[in-house]
This record gives sequence, C-alpha cells and structure tokens, in this order.
Amino acid sequence: MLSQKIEEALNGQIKIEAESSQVYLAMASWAETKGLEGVALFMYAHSDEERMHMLKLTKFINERGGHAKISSLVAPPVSFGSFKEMFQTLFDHEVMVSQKINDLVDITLKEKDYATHNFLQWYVSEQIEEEALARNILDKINLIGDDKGGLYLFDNDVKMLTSNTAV
Ligand code: OFO
Repeated sequence: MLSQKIEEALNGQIKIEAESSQVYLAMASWAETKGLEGVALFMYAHSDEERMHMLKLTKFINERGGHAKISSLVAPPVSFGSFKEMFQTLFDHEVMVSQKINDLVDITLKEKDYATHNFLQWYVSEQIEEEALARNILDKINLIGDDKGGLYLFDNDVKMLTSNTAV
C-alpha cells in the first residue's frame, strides 16, 4: 500500500513524464517542418518512450492500491530556435527529470517504502542512459558547427540512433 505522500509524489512524476512526451512530440513536429527527417524520427521515438515511462508509473500506482491521476499539462513550445538549441533544451530537460527522480527516491527512503524505491531504480538507470545519449548528441553538434553538409550527415546519424537504440 502506498502512503499518501508517495502517491502524490508519483502522481507528480506522471505529469512530468507526460509533459516530457509532449515536449519531444513538439520537437519532432518542428524538426519535421525543417526537413530534418532523422531528428524528427528520433524525437517521435523519444516522445513514445516518455509516454511509456508515464504508463509504467500509472500502472504501478494503481497496482499498489493508489489512484493514478491524469491531469492537464503545460503546453510545450512551438519552435526551438536552432537544432543545437533544441538538443540543449532536451539535455537540460533530462537533467531536470533526473533531479525529480532523485527527489522521489529520497522520499521513498524517508518513508521506508522499499518496494517503490526498488521500482524507481529502473528510472534511475534510464536517466543515466538518456543523459549520456543527449550529451553524446550535443558533442556531435559542437563538432559540426555551422557546416551544412555536416548537418545532413548528423541527421542521418541520428536516424541510425533511433533504429539502433531504445531512447
Ligand atoms: Fe526522459 O525521462 Fe522519462 O524518465
């Protein structure tokens, strides 16, 4: 059984994951309108992943006798400046999510809820991967600079990332 405090905290995380999914969907759409096909595919896949993170929390809360609440969401931006700025936004967003997961883990320890603590370990590992992937992409972008040919190759590279990894 979940304590009220844990249930509220997990519900807060549902909202964060759902908003992440919306932000990446907005990025996918923006990239698609710019002709960045690979980047758009990557962002669509990432958006789906975030929805899966949200659903995993929803099911966990309900299985443990709580009630997962589906709330309204903050609208994501419509455009993202340059593709470099967009990936920086993605990286910063993931760092924020990692912090929220850490806060949640902290609450479970204080509440002595070891089942939820165990459940959250999956998110801890996931965040390590997501931050590393975003950092890796930012490094590539910095290498390309303003080179148009480089951007074309980068778009193809990111498309490969989408087919090879679960984002
Ligand atoms: Fe990319 O964040 Fe979910 O957990």
